[in-house]
Amino acid sequence: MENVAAPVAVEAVELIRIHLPLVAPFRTSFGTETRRDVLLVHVLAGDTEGWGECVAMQEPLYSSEYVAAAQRVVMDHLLPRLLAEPVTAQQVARVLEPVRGHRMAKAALEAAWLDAQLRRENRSFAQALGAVRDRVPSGVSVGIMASIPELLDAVAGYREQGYVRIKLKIEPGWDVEPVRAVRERFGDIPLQVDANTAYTLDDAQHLARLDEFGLLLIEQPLPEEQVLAHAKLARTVRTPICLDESIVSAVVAAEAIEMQACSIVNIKPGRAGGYLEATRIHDLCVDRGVAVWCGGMLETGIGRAANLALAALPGFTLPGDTSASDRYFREDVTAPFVLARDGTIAVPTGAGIGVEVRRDVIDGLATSTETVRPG
Ligand code: NPG
Repeated sequence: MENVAAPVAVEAVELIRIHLPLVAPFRTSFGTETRRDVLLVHVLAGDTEGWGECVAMQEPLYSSEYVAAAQRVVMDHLLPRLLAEPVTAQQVARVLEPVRGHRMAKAALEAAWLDAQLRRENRSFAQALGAVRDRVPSGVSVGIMASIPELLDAVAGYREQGYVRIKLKIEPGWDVEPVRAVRERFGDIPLQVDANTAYTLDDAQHLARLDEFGLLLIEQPLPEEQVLAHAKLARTVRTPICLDESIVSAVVAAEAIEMQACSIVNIKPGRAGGYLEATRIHDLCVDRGVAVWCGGMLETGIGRAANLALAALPGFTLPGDTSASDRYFREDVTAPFVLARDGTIAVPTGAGIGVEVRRDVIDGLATSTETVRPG
């Protein structure tokens, strides 16, 4: 994205925490989510405004970041830097660089600045990021269930709705048998698994038992710091290894690819510090011939809208976790994203994130609001 924009002249930043119930509990190897506790960033800047969503969860179980800490670091360390003088969205990451880590918090701010800037320019996220499609095929992530029959029912429901690929969450004790059962029942559907770091390299032979099921990929089997161990694992299992938690930047992605730790990358803007770094990871992967897909973090419509734009870039050749809003929420904070019968979702075309933000719904769900002004 070229840096020709004028800085965003911010008058106020609202930090709004909302509680949004999930339609059903979502269980992974790191815990069970029953509702989202989301930090929304709302930038007010004269004739424009911008929205960003922080993907940090309520507890530090998926990543070390968590929502209350994200809010604190935004208040105490990020906003004071960002409001010192007007900056463009492209300058946000550089201004925040002295603060280490906290990528999800930084990503939410950059997204809000980018949304404000693009609304002002009447350009969409899709245009700005370089999207080449107006619809993206959608996959769905299926949590760990109490039993295999329950899992098969859930998968059948998603297949009926039209999801083009199924991802099963796995952990030790819930891997080979559920995958076998889904393969037996649904045949040759696009199927992949996600371990969220639940295994060790000692499990290599066990994970190789998944090879017989022709999975698209196995996602993040080992702890996030263990990139080299993934390279070793990739020499034992035939199923392609995809990294998620490990890929926190384009530099890490480049090293992981060079080490042959993964042949596929899940791109999550929040995990990588923002949509601009996410596009750099995309560009790098395209350059190295590595397929990418867009991950999800149970985003509300605000984050989901921007993810759909990202998922429309040319290198996103695998269906992502960009499911429809009703997969997670009965009522969303934006107009809902709907899955078409062909399993695709439309990429928003309006200015900025391109979807109507329902302030009345947000206010109804808000548990706290803080307003910060420059100076
Ligand atoms: O569709 O938004 C979605 C969820 C997809 O499984 C999904 N996300 O590990 O990728 C993941 C997982 C996740 C859920 C991560 C919650 C963090 C929190």
